[in-house]
Amino acid sequence: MCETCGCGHHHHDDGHSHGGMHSHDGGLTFHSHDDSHHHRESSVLTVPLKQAVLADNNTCAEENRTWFTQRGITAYNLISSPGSGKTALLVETLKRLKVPAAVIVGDPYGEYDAERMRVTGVPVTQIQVHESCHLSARQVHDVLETAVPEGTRIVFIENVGNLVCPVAFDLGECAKIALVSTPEGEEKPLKYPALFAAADAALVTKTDLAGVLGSDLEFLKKNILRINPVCRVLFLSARTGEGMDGWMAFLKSNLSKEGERR
Ligand SMILES: Nc1nc2c(ncn2[C@@H]2O[C@H](COP(=O)(O)OP(=O)(O)OP(=O)(O)O)[C@@H](O)[C@H]2O)c(=O)[nH]1
Ligand SMILES: [Mg+2]
Repeated sequence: MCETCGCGHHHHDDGHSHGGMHSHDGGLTFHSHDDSHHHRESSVLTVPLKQAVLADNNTCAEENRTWFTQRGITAYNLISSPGSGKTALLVETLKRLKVPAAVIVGDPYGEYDAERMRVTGVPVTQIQVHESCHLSARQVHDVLETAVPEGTRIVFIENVGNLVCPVAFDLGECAKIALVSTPEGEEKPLKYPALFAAADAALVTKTDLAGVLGSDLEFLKKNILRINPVCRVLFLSARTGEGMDGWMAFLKSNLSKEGERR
C-alpha cells in the first residue's frame, strides 16, 4: 500500500530496525529519517522518487499554511490509529465549540465519518483516499475553497487512521494532534515515536475504559513525554465528556487573534 502512495521510505523490508530513537545517557532522542543514505533501499531509483514526492508535498503544504494564516484560521491535523476516537472526539468538540469551524476528513472509502459529524451542523468535507494511507497536502488544497466557508476560525483535518505515513505528509496545519486510546497500550508512543515527536499535543482518549482495561495512564503519559518533553498531554473521554473542558480550553487558547478582528 505504501509503495502506491510513495511513502514507503518509512517502511524497511530488510528486517533490521534502524533510525528512530537512540539512547544517550539513559535519555531518548528522536532522529528523523532524513539520514536515509544510511539505509539499504531495494532500488536506487525509489529514494529520489520518494524525496520528490515529499518535496512536492511540502511545497503545497506551505501554500495551504499561507491560505490558513491569511484568513486567521487555526488548522489541526488529527493523527492516530484507526478507531482511536478521532471522529467521536470531533463530534463532541463541534457540539461544544463556540466559534465557526469546518472539518476535512480522510478515509479510504465512504462518507461514514462525514455523516456522523454533519449531525452537528458544521460543514464536513470527506476525502476518499482509496488505497493510500494518508492525506496529502494536494488533496486538502483541492477542497479548501469549498470546504472552508468565510469566517471559519478552526479547521479540523481528520487524517486517515494510520500511525506512520500521515506524519511524513505536512498538510499545512498549525499543529499536529496525536490521539492514543487507552486500549492501544502504554507503549504506543515508544513504538511509534515519529508521531509523538511531531505532535504539539497528545490526547489520551477513551479514559472511561481505563478502569476495566487496567490501563496505567501515568505510564502512558511518561512515555509520551519521553519522546517529546514539550508535548501537551490531555486525557479525555468523548463518551462521558470527562476532560473535554481541558481540550476546549486548549482550542480556545490557540485561536488566532487575526481571525478575531474579522
Ligand atoms: N468507550 C468509548 N468509546 C469510544 C470513545 N471514543 C470513541 N469510541 C468508540 O470507538 C470506536 C471508534 O471511534 P471513531 O471515532 O470512529 O474512531 P476514529 O479514530 O475516527 O476511527 P477511523 O476514522 O476509522 O480512523 C467507535 O465505536 C466509538 O464509539 C470514548 O471516549 N469512549
Ligand atoms: Mg474517523
